[in-house]
Amino acid sequence: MPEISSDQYLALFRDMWRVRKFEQALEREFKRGKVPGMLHIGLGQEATLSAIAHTLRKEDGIFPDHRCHGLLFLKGTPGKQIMAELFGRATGICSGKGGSLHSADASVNNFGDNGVQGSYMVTALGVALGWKMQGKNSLAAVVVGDGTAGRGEWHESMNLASVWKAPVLFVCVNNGYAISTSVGASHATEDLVDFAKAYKIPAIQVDGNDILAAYQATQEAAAHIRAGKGPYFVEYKTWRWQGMFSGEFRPAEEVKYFKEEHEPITMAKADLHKKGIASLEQLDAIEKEVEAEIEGWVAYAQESPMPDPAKATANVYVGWEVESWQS
Ligand SMILES: Cc1ncc(C[n+]2csc(CCOP(=O)(O)OP(=O)(O)O)c2C)c(N)n1
Ligand SMILES: [Mg+2]
Repeated sequence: MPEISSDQYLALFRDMWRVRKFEQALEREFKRGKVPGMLHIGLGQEATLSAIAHTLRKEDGIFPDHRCHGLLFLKGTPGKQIMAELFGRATGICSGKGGSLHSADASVNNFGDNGVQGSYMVTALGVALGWKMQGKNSLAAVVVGDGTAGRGEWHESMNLASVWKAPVLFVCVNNGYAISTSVGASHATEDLVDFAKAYKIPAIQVDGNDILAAYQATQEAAAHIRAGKGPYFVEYKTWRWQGMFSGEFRPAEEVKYFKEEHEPITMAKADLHKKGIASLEQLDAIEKEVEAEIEGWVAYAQESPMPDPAKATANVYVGWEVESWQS
């Protein structure tokens, strides 16, 4: 297992808090009507995003899914621009036109999500293959949920990634449910690593609520890919606090286990303290610092101007501005 320094462990911990506080602030503002459109919150999955972010390099690409807001800023886009994007403001990273599902940032190789589950797996494969053909040592990380395993693109992209030894890091956030359908009710296996193994892709399944396990598995996967050995699949077993929509049923014992007994930040905090890396007071101070940082982003977004309607079609289609479709 790769070694991890105390500083690195604390950085992983801080970034879990940054994801948590971002999502909580976002949910609060959504309920206040400040965040337009659809919103999928990833509370409870913070360790997975922190592990991915701390493994990727700037030159690596990300293909995030609908619960990856945290990954967008952990990849390097200023957080206030991500928050402003979600508020639909002109200062957002896509000038307020992308929102939650379509925030992309070419400067940090964030290729953005889209509304069609799994489709971006094929895009990630194409980008990864292109980089390989160009002799670059970058990898393309694509984040998918368990529900996406039912899509054709999942199987098509894994098959060809394996054949072409393309540098794709498949990261599956298996939170147990797609909308309200459990994994076992919709897939031939509850262990989605089985699918990757069928395509001869090395695959590892880890506890996605254990930040060290998640980080170390992701590191091993990236090392394999960077050594030119082809794709790798990491399955994080985790759980999202929210249902797909409010009022959704969740078994009480699951809620208790994942929110109280096996909650990623609480577990990391106890471990950091037990190992003598930081005192409980120091760890609590991190939470407060992060909270202030995120609330600063919220204030920035709230104070930012709305987009100019005259620019609605700018940067949407190449060479196809308002004038051309009116004529
Ligand atoms: C092709 C396609 N079918 C259906 C949807 C609607 N949809 C959005 S999220 C989702 C569930 C996805 O489940 P999962 O992949 O497990 O991710 P989770 O929401 O649990 O994070 C569905 C069915 C979609 N976006 N695209
Ligand atoms: Mg799911």
